[in-house]
Amino acid sequence: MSIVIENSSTHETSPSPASLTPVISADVSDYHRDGYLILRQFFDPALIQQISDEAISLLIERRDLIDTNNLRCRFQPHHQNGECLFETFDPVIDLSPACGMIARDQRLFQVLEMLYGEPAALFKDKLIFKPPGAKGYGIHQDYIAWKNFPRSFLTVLVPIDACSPENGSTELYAGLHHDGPLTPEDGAYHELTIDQLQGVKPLKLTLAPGDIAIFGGFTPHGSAPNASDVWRRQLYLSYNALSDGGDQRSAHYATFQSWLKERYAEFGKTETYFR
Ligand SMILES: O=C(O)CCC(=O)C(=O)O
Repeated sequence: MSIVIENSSTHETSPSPASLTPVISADVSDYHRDGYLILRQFFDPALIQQISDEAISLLIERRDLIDTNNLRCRFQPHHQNGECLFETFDPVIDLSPACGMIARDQRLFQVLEMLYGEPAALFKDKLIFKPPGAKGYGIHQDYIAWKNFPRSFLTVLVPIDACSPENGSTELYAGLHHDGPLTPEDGAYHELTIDQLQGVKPLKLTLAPGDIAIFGGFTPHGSAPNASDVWRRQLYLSYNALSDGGDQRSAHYATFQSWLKERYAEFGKTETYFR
């Protein structure tokens, strides 16, 4: 089934400029078959520039938040020298109004409603900076078997900088989502083995600011280190189908932060807090 979204339809963030693709066709059956969908020129690059500006301001003006004990922040080692690099704010929409506008964009919600066959609810929002040198992610599925974690979880990846394999873009493994979780449903985070990828080759995303990629919670993905000298900043906005738990963003963050606190404590890190 093909869907067509008129750019002139309701758009809470900013009017769609004439320069954007006038009609966006998204093939819902392809999304369900492959476990991902790419929409080119979905957002106005001027809006993405606003996010870029806010992301820079956050790094300069909110140094107070960037702390290894702050559960909002994630760090990654430099892939060569091990230096600890700040990598992510999770959540981010309470810090950045522009990120919040994108997360609640009405055209985006229309696409999600077509994919789900029902309205979507925002579940999670993070801004991954992935500075030069930052190590990537092992291959995993985002679904984690916590009580009430929605099986309808999906993520909208919004690049702020152009991304490609050179700066460690996200790599998706198509068609492996049909069997649900590929690792034990024990509430722990698991990475996938080569065998579990069944010979599927990764699609290494190449996206420009304004493009988006949408992938499901069972779609295996990961990323290589950022071996370039440029940032790879991306928003990861995650949603659930409304009938699959309703609006549970606050409940998710409460669960996520107490889970993180326990994991850190296991490594002797007991001074953690959220701010
Ligand atoms: O940064 C990436 O490309 C992947 C991030 C990711 O998989 C995650 O945050 O779960």
